[in-house]
Amino acid sequence: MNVSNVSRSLSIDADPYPYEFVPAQSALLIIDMQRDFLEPGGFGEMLGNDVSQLRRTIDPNRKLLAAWRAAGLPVLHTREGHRPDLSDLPPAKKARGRSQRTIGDPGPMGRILIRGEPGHDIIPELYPLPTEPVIDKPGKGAFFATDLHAILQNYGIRNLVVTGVTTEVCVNTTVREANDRGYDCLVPADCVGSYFPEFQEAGLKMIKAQGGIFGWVSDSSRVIAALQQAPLTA
Ligand code: TIU
Repeated sequence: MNVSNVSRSLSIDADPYPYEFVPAQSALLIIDMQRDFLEPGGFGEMLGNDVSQLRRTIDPNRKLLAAWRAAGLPVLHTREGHRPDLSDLPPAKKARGRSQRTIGDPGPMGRILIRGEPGHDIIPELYPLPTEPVIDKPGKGAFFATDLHAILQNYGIRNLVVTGVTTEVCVNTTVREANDRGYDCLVPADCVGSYFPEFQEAGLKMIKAQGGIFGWVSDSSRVIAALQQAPLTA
């Protein structure tokens, strides 16, 4: 995409009203599309969750990621997890849920939510390119205890398209954190997933309520169509 195209404002049909963004100031932020949350036999399924509710987001994310990369715009990925020595794991987070196996324990794909373990890594369908920053985050929000804000500032980013899992937990927390830091966030509904259909619906409603209190909701086909409004000349 040449400079004149990336620096003009584009519009995406969205709720509660059209989302305006300048491509040169926009990044795709993909939250926690990790094997332990999405793959059959992973930690999420071990806890009794229906991973198909999350897996339906893979194909829309794959297409959006391809379009974003084709437009030459920045992509960032996050992973929720902790150091192998658990020094960044709050005892309250370890204890929460009272399940038999928790963060740091042996799980079906290595130690649960520990950096470097197979289950902690991103699913192959959406695997980051070496040029795409991966933010390892210890919390639900991607801004807490990470260098995400610094990287986005250095890139000159003002607009974020936020996708990933889960809608009501890490996506919602991150959108709220981003909103408080001055970013305009758009969430494509087909690219975010929850294990619970009612939380999927409520999580999206909360973002766009009250005139877009935290951001905008749309879908991936509209984002891709908007990216294609700016013809590639390179
Ligand atoms: N990434 C993310 O959302 N982490 C979670 O723990 N989500 C749940 O829904 N449990």
